[in-house]
Amino acid sequence: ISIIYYEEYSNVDEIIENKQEYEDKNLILLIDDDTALLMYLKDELEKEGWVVIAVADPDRAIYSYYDLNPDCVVIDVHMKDKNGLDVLLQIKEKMKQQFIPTIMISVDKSKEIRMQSYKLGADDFIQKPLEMDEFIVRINRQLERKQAIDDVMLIDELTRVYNRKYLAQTYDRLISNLNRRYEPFCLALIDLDHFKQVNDTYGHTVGDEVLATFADVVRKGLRVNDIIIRYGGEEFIILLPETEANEAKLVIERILKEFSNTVFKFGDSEFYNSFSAGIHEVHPTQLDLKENIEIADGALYEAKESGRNQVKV
Ligand code: GH3
Ligand code: MG
Ligand code: MG
Ligand code: MG
Repeated sequence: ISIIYYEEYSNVDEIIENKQEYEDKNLILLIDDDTALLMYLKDELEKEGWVVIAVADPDRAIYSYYDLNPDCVVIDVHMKDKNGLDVLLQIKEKMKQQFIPTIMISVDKSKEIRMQSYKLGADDFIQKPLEMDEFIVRINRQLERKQAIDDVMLIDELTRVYNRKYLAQTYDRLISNLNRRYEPFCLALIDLDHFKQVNDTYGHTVGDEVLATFADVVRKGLRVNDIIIRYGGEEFIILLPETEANEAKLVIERILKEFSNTVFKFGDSEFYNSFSAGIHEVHPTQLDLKENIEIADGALYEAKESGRNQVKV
């Protein structure tokens, strides 16, 4: 008989330490006092490409919840020292306004336990013994729901591009690639020209249409890995991974040409709009987001001063 201690298979600290390596993967937090089942589930779920944190000590899971930041939490209802429903409650409290799906698993067949789980906010309830293929499908279903909700929260309603919330997390990822693999990237700050005049002449609704059209033109003109973010009212940031300044300039100039040739119709009249842009290549010696935006803003200012409708590095 071998006695398995928590520490032998729970990889909590290691996961937290190497968080960056796992950021593109789904992280499943699994809480169950049945250590044999825990190890079996961990193996099976890892075959799906998920990072699985198998924890037999619920308090440890609750304590490390923020550091782990899981994408889905699976909780056993009946545990030695703790009721799984209490664990669910405590984890729900930590989630605040964030949506993280929770799945309760239990040998208990009673409707009462299922009802309680759902009332406390569980997203699914699965009877033990677990049918592995079904278990995986149901976890996947919850991960898809989470992804859809996350996407909605990060997208600007008017222009359908990412909002400011997305900027920081994307920027951090690019910085880590810059540090690890020396992949240069550019930040382009774009500001529509004389946009106040568009609003004043044609009205706010037409102004909104111009913004939405601008976003469409940019989307079509960008390469797959480029990211567009609405930074403020008529200001946008484009992040161009693995791109040097001169190359970025060409990309943005191509988009500018397309946008400045786009006709807007208002009643009988037609008008055109344009933008100015400042580009800055991010260097490993200068990593702060705010500082880099300020540098790009300097180039943008030059573009405005030089007559607008142009791109400066
Ligand atoms: P410049 O070429 O120097 O950038 O001139 P500008 O008129 O574009 O500059 P300014 O920053 O003074 O004006 C930006 C305007 O954009 C003011 C604001 O009312 C308008 N705006 C900001 N957000 C929105 C929006 O969501 N919809 C519309 N229609 N207008 C917006
Ligand atoms: Mg149990
Ligand atoms: Mg502006
Ligand atoms: Mg402007």
